[in-house]
Amino acid sequence: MFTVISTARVYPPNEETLLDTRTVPGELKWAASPTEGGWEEVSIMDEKNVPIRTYQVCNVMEPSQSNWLRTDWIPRSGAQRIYVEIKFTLRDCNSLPGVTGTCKETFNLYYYESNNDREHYIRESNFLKIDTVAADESFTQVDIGDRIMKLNTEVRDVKVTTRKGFYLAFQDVGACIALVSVRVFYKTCPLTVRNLATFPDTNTGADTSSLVEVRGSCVNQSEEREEPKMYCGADGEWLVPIGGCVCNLGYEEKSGACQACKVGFNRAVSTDGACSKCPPHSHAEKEGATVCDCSPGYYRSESDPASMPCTQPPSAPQQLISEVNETSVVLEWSAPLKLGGRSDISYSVDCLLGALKGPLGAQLCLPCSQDVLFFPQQSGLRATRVCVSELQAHTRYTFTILARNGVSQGHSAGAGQSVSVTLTTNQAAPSPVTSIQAGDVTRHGVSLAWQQPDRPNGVILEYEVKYYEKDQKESSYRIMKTASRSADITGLSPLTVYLFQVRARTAAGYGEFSGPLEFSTNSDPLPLIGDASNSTLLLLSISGGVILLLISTAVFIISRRRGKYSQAKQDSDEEKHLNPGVRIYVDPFTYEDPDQAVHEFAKEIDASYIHIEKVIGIGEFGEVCSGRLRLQGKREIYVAIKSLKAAYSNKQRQDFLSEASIMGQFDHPNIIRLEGVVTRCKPVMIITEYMENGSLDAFLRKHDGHFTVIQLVGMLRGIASGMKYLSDMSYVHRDLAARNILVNSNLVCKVSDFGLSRVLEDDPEAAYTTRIPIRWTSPEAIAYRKFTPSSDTWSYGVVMWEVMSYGERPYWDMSNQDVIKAIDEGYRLPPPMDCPVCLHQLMLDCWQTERTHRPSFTQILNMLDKLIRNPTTTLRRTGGDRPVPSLLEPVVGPEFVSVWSAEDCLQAIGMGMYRDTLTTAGYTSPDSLLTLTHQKTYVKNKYLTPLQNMT
Ligand code: ACK
Repeated sequence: MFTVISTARVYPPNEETLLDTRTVPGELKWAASPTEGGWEEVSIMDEKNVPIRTYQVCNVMEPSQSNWLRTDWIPRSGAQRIYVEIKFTLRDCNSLPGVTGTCKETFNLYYYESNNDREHYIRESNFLKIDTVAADESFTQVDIGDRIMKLNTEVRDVKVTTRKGFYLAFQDVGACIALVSVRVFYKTCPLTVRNLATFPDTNTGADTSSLVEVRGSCVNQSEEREEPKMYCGADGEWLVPIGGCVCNLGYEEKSGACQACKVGFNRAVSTDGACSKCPPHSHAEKEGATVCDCSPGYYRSESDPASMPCTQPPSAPQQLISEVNETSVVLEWSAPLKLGGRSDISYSVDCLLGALKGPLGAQLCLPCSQDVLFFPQQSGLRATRVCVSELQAHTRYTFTILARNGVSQGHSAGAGQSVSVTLTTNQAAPSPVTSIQAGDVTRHGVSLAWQQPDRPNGVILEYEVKYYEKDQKESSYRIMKTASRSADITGLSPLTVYLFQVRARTAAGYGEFSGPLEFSTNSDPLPLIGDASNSTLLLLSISGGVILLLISTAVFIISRRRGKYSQAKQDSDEEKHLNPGVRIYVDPFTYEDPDQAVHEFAKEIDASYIHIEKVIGIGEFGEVCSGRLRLQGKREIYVAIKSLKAAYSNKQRQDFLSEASIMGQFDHPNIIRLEGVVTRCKPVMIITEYMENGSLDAFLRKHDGHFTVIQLVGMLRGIASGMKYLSDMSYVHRDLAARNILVNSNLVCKVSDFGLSRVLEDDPEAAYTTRIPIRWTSPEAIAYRKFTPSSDTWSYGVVMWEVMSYGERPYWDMSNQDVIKAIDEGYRLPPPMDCPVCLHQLMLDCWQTERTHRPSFTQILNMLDKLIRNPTTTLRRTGGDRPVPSLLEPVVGPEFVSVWSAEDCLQAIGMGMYRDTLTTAGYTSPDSLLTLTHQKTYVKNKYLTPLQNMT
């Protein structure tokens, strides 16, 4: 009997055993051939005393042995290649005496594939040989009886793919062998998990080089990232893993499996990674959380990553301030105190008409009109500023600024995130009239119609139609006022191109003029010579010294007021249309807030649009500079810039800006035009049109004797026209003097300096202070501050004198007190050198002690127009010594009488009332009248003319 050492063995995991003789209980009872004398089954005990079956044969003494031993049928169980491990002992022939030639040391191994177990005996011819097996070098020593035997282990493999099972057979050819054990197995790649995919137990392929491709399946709580695959090699090893799986959200990989995240942790992204702790202000109360829920009062927006802390809506914006500018308002605020832990804050503006009433009062308000504009936008504002425009004038609005962030949606309590302001917009002038249409056009007229402005900003009181000949530009224009939205314009010249503009007026003042509408009147078959509606207008040019004589329609505004001077014949019927209503000047000091007045009448200009070039003088409040202004969308223009000195009191600022508030109300070619103001940054500035020739007094002194009388009268006419406009608006200038008249490059004179009126009113003692321009001021204004259009007329007379004397100082070197005294005694300034008598007469009329006897500016303007129309007769004779300038030629000479009767002259100069007295005294011709004035003037106090001698 054998005793086997170390036969106990553990199968490798990648081997599936089909047969192991050592584990078969009882006898094997394999088929043998021959059944006797060949292979014999022998039971022996292994080292653990467990009986095992062996087969032995030892016919070494007999030749030609062929002893077959066949196993039972072995189902292959899906194996494609089987391995046969044979443990055997083989006697060394040398150790056996007398066996030479017959003793063998090998045996043969066969197999036969079969679908079933039907073979009762061995059909040797069915078997295919696997190999001849010899004893190996490596062996284990086996103690058999008293001898040590060597235990060989040989493994052979063979492909078995054709039937369901197979038999193995051992052929002994004359050896002395003991088959200690036979184990048949096949190899598998054992179940494994790789990259979170499970790969099942897989039989290896049929060939030794074959690779079996296997698809893995994702482990629990995981999903495929890329199809998991591996190859099962022939030796039962897994090769080349491809793809794999990832744990589901809420799970993390641990030891090749997916484990749920612990409480307080989550895993929210499906990339690799472990569970992470819940971010601030969130929690996970169960295992396997994919997301941590926000704590009460905290939120997450849809786009917030789960790793981000939960956040809150912002608190209300702070410090909302509003700045109203007419019908616009600028709202500015500060960011909320609490941003809620986010940076995506934005603001929206709610606009309601009216005021909030109580905490829930918002419902009582109406939403604002769709026309209201928000710049840059109404909602989604990133900056803390918005400009709201196109509001209704003089209307109460409530603006609410709402702060929002990514978590405001649905969580915002509304009031908690908002701040409101209620304000009232200013009065604002109507928006421009846009749609003017011309109807019937005739030789002398046209009918116009237009629509109400888009934004009337109040009740429209009237419309003003301004029209002028295109060639003449705006230097002379006519105005017609009407309460309706149409006008029949008459008195136009035939075949002439006119421009028409319309503007509307409300209680807040005039809106802007519409763009000009241009068209031509029809032709006139017979131009009438000497037609009363035509007159001669001289356009003057200093540079060329050329007088352009143009026939044009008289374009001056004439009042229908009657008085001493109003008896002059009115020019035409057309005047009946003119000036039916008047705009009244508004004193800016009647405003509670002087800044409001400035912004009502003056446009705020962005300082960056102004380019200062040089200092041109010093004004009462600071420097005066010249420069350029380029407003958006407009061409660059030259401007004068008056600035307020750096250290100023509030009162000085108000006084300074009051000039702009006054100037801004005027729109006339002989009134200095205000471009705007700069009040929002320093220095505070007033921007006006630039007048190239500066102030009139200095200009005349510089060009002493250079102008024709008609040029000088042209200047005076301009000043009178501006003054008429001011008096029509009930504005009293109080400081009319040549120094306050500015002259542009076309010799157009414009009234400026609107700063004095207030100063005088404020100071009851001012009448006798040095600030009063005594020489230019009427006696009643000096005596008891009676400033009226008539006191301006007095000043105008002095300006006439200044002009005609080329900037001479009125009353020369006399003291103010002497001037007051002389005037009081009835003395007046004499005619300057070369001054036409009619002009001096007009001056004397302006200096009537009784103010109601002084001519109005309408009358003065009328007078000057007549003088200009008939210069050869009216302006020829002078009160001084110089001859009439030759440019007025052709001089009519003695024909004076034939064209200009003594009566006409008296009428023209407003002395018609003296006609009878003078005629009786023998003064029947203009020449004699001139003699009269000369004869009757004499000088008192060296210079002055006593006025009473004129009567
Ligand atoms: O006589 P001027 O050159 O004309 O000097 C004074 C100075 O500024 C102080 O008032 C001049 N000035 C004032 N306004 C204007 C203006 N709009 N255009 C040109 N010069 C001006 C004035």
